[in-house]
Amino acid sequence: MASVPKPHSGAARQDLYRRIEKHNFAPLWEVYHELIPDQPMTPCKPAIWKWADARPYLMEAGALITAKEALRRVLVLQNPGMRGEACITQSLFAGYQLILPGEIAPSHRHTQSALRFVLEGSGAYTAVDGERTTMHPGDFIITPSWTWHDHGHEGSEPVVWLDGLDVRIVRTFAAQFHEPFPEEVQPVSRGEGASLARYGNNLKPLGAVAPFGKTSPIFSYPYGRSRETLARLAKEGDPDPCHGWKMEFINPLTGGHAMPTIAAFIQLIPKGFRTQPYRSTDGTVYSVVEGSGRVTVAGESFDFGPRDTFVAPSWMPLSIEADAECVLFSFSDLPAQDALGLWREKRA
Ligand code: 1HN
Repeated sequence: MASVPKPHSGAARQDLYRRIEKHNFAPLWEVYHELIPDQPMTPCKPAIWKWADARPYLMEAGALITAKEALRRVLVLQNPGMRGEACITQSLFAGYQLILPGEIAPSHRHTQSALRFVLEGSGAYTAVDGERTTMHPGDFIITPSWTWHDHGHEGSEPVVWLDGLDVRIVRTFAAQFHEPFPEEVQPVSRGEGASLARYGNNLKPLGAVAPFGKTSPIFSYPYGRSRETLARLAKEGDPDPCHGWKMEFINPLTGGHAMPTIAAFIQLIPKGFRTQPYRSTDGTVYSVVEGSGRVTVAGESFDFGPRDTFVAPSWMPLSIEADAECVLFSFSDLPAQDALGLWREKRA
């Protein structure tokens, strides 16, 4: 008759594990709490990447390898808790991409979605499915999944932007595809600004079919418009205790997230304001656009200034203190979690 087993010696258990392993079995009970923790568990750490450290290394890389040879000349922002894994949060890639005057980063497409947030310099362009957009600091630019894209530079100063990609999300599903375009540069088929004119003025063409599927049909959100909105908002009412004035970049055809896997935000925190601690399950990458202050993530504090990047991993409380009026760009995997019914947040 079967009965409740008596606690057994470790040696007998180890012996069982050794034998079943040969048949591709393993005991769940040895890893249960690691698989199903009581609350979010991640090797990612809070961290900051100082622009003053990054810029000289980028310029050094610029002298050592061309954009063409590198395909993309990017310094990866490695989370110090996940070195070697090319990620800044558990799900997202971030890097600084440099393009020099006269260079071309050759055309290709992949199923990974990308965003660009311009940090320094003007005159470079990125082309998406036949349309170019000139990059200016503070512009938020999208490369939708499986669209041809190349970058070029006809200006006179180095241009650097922050890349954000859903590489690890796509890898989780083993749904990666990549294809080079047959030529270095794709042909231009629409004038600059065509997408913004069609979809970016609270109007849409009759019978409009989403040109990029689940991704916003606007692929460049110029900083001037975002900044003006924040300035105007800050004259009305009170800032949110956790966020200041925070806005999400949307897909104008749906009112939802601009990308299916990554959400992007721009926020203003007034001078002297200290945000209440806030946590959410979407580990979030912040790029400082204007101002300076201090961020505290899970008890660790970092001073920040323009073009610094910092990260708040999943579920770690974040609070920001603005010494001067601050504008912060940020992005996270919120839409992916939202689609799967996983996203949670908590205010202090
Ligand atoms: C990529 O294709 C680009 O197209 C940038 O500019 C960064 C990081 C990882 C994988 C692919 C680009 C990337 C990337």
